[in-house]
Amino acid sequence: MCSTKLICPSLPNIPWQDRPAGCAAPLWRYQENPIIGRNPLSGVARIFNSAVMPYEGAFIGVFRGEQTNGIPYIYLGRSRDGVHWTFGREKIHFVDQNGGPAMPVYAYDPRLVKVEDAYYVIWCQDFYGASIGVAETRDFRTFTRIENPFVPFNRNAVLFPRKINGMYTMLSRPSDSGHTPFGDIFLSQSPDMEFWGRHRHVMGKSGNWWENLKIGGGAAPIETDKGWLLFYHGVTGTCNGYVYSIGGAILDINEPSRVLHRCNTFLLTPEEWYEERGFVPNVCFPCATLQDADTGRIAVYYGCADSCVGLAFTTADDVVDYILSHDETSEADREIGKR
Ligand code: BMA
Repeated sequence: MCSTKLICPSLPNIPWQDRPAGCAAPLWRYQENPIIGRNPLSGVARIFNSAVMPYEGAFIGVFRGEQTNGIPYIYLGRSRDGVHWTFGREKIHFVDQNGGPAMPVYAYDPRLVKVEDAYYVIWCQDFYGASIGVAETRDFRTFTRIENPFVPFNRNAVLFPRKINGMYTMLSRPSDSGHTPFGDIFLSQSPDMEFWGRHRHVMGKSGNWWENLKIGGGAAPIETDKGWLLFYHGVTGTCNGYVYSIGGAILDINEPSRVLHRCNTFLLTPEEWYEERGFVPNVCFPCATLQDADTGRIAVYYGCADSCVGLAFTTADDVVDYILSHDETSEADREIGKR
């Protein structure tokens, strides 16, 4: 057994349920899942693949809301307990750096990460094809878009919660514009959140069948004394379509394109009705975590079947111990990823 320290603030009000008796899995589901049901607000058919953060003693989040015309946008949500959410009726209105309107054509799979004093929303949008959108907010009233960080095609951008070696650091998954049948996680750095470079390969699909098609970043990496703990998604293809599971890896703290440990099994895979059945069946898609330094508790927010939001729990010790005891890295994982 290991004893892993989370390097993050205390969060005594983190949503939590103890591991059910007899459960040996590295992640266990909240018993009241899904936490957000269908038709959560007028004009929105489904909320899923969404990200949350602690804010002013409660919780705030950015939510992928699939409108009734099928087009996804991002909605702001607030919660006292991290479980029951209320949403703004209007989608988030983004402005450009001059304050003029700058709504994306569509916006999906948002992540929300605080670096120093600013909150960043990162999502997938149309920029002549699927690409990454970024906006900064300091008050959750004004959301100012920053120029698109990358050329198309790209998705699943996830920002690290602090600068590394003085640079903002982002994971992303270059791809194509469709239901991409390939994809590795890369890392890029920026001095200012606008100009990105020093691109490195982090990790690709593995020989393990649950993630043998493609992978993509999930929640913002969690800083621990063992390295950056990353929850990501791994995809396999079946005769009836893709299956998305949650995987786990630990990245080097100063050189995070090096994978130190990678779990050769999924941490959570579609099993419950709300994961197996929905708009797109068999999808568990992590986008955020909450964590508490004092107890090591971690709450994982994940999209279920492109239809609703689920919550699962683990502790730093449980999940790191599980990853270390199922550790399988390749040479491409371990190298710095610069060729
Ligand atoms: C991916 C993304 C996700 C979605 C998943 C399964 O390509 O578009 O938003 O959850 O497919 O449909």
